[in-house]
Amino acid sequence: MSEAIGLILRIDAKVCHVDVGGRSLRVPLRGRLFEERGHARNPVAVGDRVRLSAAEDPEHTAIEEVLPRTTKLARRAKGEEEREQVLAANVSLVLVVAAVREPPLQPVLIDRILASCERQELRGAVVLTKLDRDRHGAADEWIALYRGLGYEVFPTSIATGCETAAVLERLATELHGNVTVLAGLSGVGKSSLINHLIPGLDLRIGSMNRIRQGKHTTTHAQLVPLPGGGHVLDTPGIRNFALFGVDPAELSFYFREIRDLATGCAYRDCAHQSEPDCAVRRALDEGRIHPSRYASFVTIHRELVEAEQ
Ligand SMILES: Nc1nc2c(ncn2[C@@H]2O[C@H](COP(=O)(O)OP(=O)(O)OP(=O)(O)O)[C@@H](O)[C@H]2O)c(=O)[nH]1
Ligand SMILES: [Mg+2]
Ligand SMILES: [Zn+2]
Repeated sequence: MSEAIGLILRIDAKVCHVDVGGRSLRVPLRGRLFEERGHARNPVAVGDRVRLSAAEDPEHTAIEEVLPRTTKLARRAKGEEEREQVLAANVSLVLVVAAVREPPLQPVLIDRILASCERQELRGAVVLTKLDRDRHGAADEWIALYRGLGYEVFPTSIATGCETAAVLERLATELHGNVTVLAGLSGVGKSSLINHLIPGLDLRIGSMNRIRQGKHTTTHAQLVPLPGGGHVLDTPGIRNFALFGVDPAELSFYFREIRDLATGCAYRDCAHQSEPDCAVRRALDEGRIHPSRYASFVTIHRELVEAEQ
C-alpha cells in the first residue's frame, strides 16, 4: 500500500476533496483521526496537508495524519464554547473583505479577524469592496483608519466602468504569491472578486435579493490552486468570529494602537475601561484612538471575560 501527501481542498459532510500531485481524490472522513475529538471541533481543515494511506485505491484510502500547521485562522466553534473551529490552515495571507455599503460595513467583524491575525502572527489586510457604491466619502475614513494602523488596504470595485484597475492588479499579484483566504460577511463580494481576478474560475455569485434574505451563496470553504501560482480560499460568509483561547488580559496585544499605548497605563493589568489613569482612555478622549476600534476592543473584551466564567 502506498502512502502519499495530499492537500485538503474542501470538506463536505462525509468526504474530503484532497489534491494529490494535481489529482483530486475524494477521501471519506473516517478512521482513528475522527474518533478522538480533542479541543478542535474538526480534526482536519481546508488547507491542511495530510498523509494518506492507500492513495492509489479510492475504495480504501484514508487520512492517517494531519501534518503540523504553519498557520491557522480559527474561531470559537458556534454553540461549542470549549472548541476551536479552524477555518483555514497553512495560509500566508488573510484578506478581510468588507463592502463600503450593502451589506453595511461592520467594523467589529474586521477588528475580530485582524486581532486573530495578530495573535497568529498572520499577515492580515483589508479589502474594501463596492467602492462604486460609496457615498459621502465613507470609504476614505475606513481606508485612513486601517492604513493609519499599518494595515494594507485594498479599495476595490469590480462594477463595469468603475473598476479600480491598479488595485485589482496588485491584488492579483498577491493571490499568485500566497495561500490567501478571503473572509467577511455574506454578500460583500468575495467570490465576485476572486472571479474577477482569476478569469475562468466561475465561482457562484449571489444576488443581493437572496443575500438580504440571509441566504449565503458560497456554502463550502474551497481552496483553489491557481494557474500561474498560489492558492485562494473562498469561504462562506461569516457573521460571527469569536476569538478562541484568548485570555482577556492578552487582548490589548492584538490591537496595535492599544498595545503601543498600554505601557502608559497606571496599572499593569489595566483593562482600559474604568481603571484610573488609563493611557488608552486618555488617547480615546483626545481622538488618538478611533472610537470604532475602542468599541470593538470593549465588545471583544467583554465576550472573553464571559467565556472565561
Ligand atoms: N456594486 C457592486 N456590486 C458588487 C461588487 N462586487 C460584488 N458585487 C455584488 O455583490 C453581490 C454578492 O457577491 P458575492 O461575490 O456572491 O458575495 P460573497 O461575499 O461571495 O457572498 P457569500 O458567498 O454569501 O459569502 C453580487 O450581486 C455581486 O454582483 C462591486 O464591486 N460593486
Ligand atoms: Mg461567495
Ligand atoms: Zn489602560
